Amino acid sequence: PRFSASLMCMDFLHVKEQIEILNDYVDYFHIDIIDGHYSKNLSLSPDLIQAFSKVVNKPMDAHLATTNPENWIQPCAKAGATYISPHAETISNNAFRIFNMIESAGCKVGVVLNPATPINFVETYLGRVELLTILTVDPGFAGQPFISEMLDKIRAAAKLREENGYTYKIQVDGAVNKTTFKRLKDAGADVFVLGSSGLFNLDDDLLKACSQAYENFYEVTK
Ligand code: S6P
Ligand code: MG
Repeated sequence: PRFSASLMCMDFLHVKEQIEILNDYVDYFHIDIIDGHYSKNLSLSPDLIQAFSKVVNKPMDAHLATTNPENWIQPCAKAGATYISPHAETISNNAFRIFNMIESAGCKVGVVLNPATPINFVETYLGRVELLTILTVDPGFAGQPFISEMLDKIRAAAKLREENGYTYKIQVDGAVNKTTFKRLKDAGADVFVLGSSGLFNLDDDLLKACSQAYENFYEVTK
């Protein structure tokens, strides 16, 4: 398995120290770009990606929970994102144009599915995708309950990959924690986005929270 840390859940009074700790524990950094319109919240930004880029030593994935993803591709790419992941629901009239934009900006193509969006909505272009994120909560907020109907979607994504020889990684985002690790892994998830419930809320001391998160994962999945 691979792990990603959802930085909107970190303690903003200690950004640099926390990233330095996370550098040794996670494989990716997950950056929620929420525009207050697509989802009724505000979170991180291209300027913050730029600041993080001075400290992070793992790829950053920009999760664009925004209505007009095309506005954020260049800024996120320039700031140092490796993956750019718009919502599938926001790109149905220009999906291939958006993928070309992401690649021309030097980044890798990701796509995110809301819980209510079925996997067949993205079937035509899965061959273009490197990181497929299945949201297991509605987008916008940390601390929401896990939506267990998503397990079938993860299984379907893994099956489609197998049948078609696709290469995308299946990432899960939302309430990824001790109570859900096993079901997510068994369903076929490859990348686990750790947010408040899976990491940052486990201990005030982030080093302890990281080892606790790993212990939890290996305890329930062994
Ligand atoms: C939700 C966002 C996620 C959250 C994550 C928080 O809009 O896309 O990346 O940061 O879900 O973790 P948790 O454990 O509180 O759900
Ligand atoms: Mg996210």
